Amino acid sequence: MASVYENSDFIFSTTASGEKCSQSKGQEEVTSSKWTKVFGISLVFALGGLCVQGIMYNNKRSDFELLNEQQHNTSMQLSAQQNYSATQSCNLCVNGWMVCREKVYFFSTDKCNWSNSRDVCISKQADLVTISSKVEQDFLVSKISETHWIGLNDLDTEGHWVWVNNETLKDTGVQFWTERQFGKSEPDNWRHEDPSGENCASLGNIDGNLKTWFDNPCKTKKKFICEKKYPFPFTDDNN
Ligand SMILES: [Ca+2]
Ligand SMILES: [Ca+2]
Repeated sequence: MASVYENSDFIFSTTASGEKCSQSKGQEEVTSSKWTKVFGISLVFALGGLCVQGIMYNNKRSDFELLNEQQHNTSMQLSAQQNYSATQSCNLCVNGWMVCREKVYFFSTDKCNWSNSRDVCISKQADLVTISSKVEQDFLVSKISETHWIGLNDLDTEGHWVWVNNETLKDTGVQFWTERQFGKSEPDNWRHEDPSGENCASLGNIDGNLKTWFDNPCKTKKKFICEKKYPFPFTDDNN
């Protein structure tokens, strides 16, 4: 009998041990399932977050591209308006004066020597024109059909050219003297017409080349260009 109880204890013991193993395995499965759910929920949230960020990025990018396009269009419109204004202002004439950018110009119909030309300009509260850029040079050339005096001379020192406003060619940074491939380029201080040489500059010469500067005898009578700064009051005194 003792042997039977002993076997019986062994059986009960074995059964109890098996239940314990069974319970432990069940707890592991429950724990594993719980972590799987947590991981799944986290993944859903993470994907959701990524989607939201993606949508926000696309929206921001669209806004940026729209702003870029608007800025480009505004710049184009501004540039077109500036060009239009510049063109218009250069064709505006008031009392014989032509307005262009920050200056107004007077193109004479009479011909005078260089000194008398300057006197006429000064009597109009102006002076002979000073050319300080290629844009200004091109504009003036486009408005004349024969040679005109400009406000440049080397009367005080031969070869040292000075504008009537006391600026030198170095100051303005531009000069448009005629250059010759053969022979002397301008200014050549030619003494054939006047033994004292050529000490006053004109825009264009009598041969019809109007695009460049030439030095000529100051006593020669030519048309001339006056200039004054804009704005100024347009009155009868300006004529
Ligand atoms: Ca000279
Ligand atoms: Ca000359």
